[in-house]
Amino acid sequence: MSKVALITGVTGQDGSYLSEFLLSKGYEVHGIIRRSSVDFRECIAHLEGQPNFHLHFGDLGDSMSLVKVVGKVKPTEIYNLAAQSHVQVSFDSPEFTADVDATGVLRVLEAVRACGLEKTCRIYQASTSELYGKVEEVPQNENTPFHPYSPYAVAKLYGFWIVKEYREAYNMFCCSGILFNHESERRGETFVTRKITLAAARIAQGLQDKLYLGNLSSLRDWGYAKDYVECMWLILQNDKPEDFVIATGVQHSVREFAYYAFKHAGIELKFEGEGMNEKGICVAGPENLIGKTLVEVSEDFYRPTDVVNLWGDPTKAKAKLGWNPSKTSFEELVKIMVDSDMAKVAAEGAAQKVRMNLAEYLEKGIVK
Ligand code: G4F
Repeated sequence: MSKVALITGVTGQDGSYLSEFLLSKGYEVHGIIRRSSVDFRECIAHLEGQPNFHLHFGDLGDSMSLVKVVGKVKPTEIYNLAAQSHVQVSFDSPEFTADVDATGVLRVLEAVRACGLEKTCRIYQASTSELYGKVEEVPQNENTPFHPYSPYAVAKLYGFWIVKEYREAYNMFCCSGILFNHESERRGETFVTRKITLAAARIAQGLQDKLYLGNLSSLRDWGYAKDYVECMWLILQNDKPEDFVIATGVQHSVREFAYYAFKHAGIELKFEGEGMNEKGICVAGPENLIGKTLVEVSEDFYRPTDVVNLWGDPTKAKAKLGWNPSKTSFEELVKIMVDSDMAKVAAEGAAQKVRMNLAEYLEKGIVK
């Protein structure tokens, strides 16, 4: 039987990598995108037009749209990756976050039942290490108690439990991947890693003066998103439906991420001071930056409650799925992201120079 995957959140970092991965495995891939007047398809632009890649309009907030797409596509696997995924944003938009990240999961499960596919369609739910929140154990594994610590995490906890409930109540093959932070050159620019790599590239190229961050001591287990999508797929190929922690098993602070990112961009930072007064000062690199404060802490990026000690234990995924959590090291991940942003910023800088030159020429009457 041919494999047909349906991906919600297909335009995001994970959705785009998963699409590439499944296409390479011979799947027919269908993605759900929201109607919008702005173009947000950058991550999948290179896939559009491929014969096995199809897009459908739909929304996790609109159950009828889900029933229609699921009924039309008749997927053998669904990957529910769509979400309001920014933890800080969930404090400003808690109701929207609950609708998409909690009730949205229920809508996907119900769409599968409404279309009579509960025996043939396997469902992957994008769950999160944020469930461990105010952590009760370090490192965290599948048996660690949950303690969600943001509106986002509370909504995701509902998603996790409703998937488990449908598995037990209706015998559906649905499971959650409890993914720890996973990053890449396609990561959204407001998540801390990408914010840092873009800023490091801009500062190194003279296009930005300073980077403002929140809690520098926060600890995360950061992996490469491209490696993690393989595990999503492996979870659905398992003999029985089970939940898995996906992590590298290695932990670093935001401060360390910033240190390595700037270093790779040719700037060595020394961190001095504490809490709100901590600063990252340039001690080696381009002459014009030496002695300058390039990183400062701002209250704006602190959260009402922050999760500060995430560290995953991927033992179960290694043993049962044969997944390799050490494919891309922390240093390699930082390098991939900085290299990509250095190139992006250089291209932006060159385009800006062309625009500025043109404006100057027009002003001087050299070009008419
Ligand atoms: O990069 P972050 O915004 O990611 P966060 O909150 O860990 O959430 C991400 O990973 C989760 C998996 O564990 C996903 F479920 C979730 O959808 C998302 O993808 O923040 C990481 C840490 C936090 O402790 C934050 O307080 O970095 C700290 N931080 C310090 N300065 C900052 C900043 N975070 C952001 N976004 N921006 C800052 O300036």
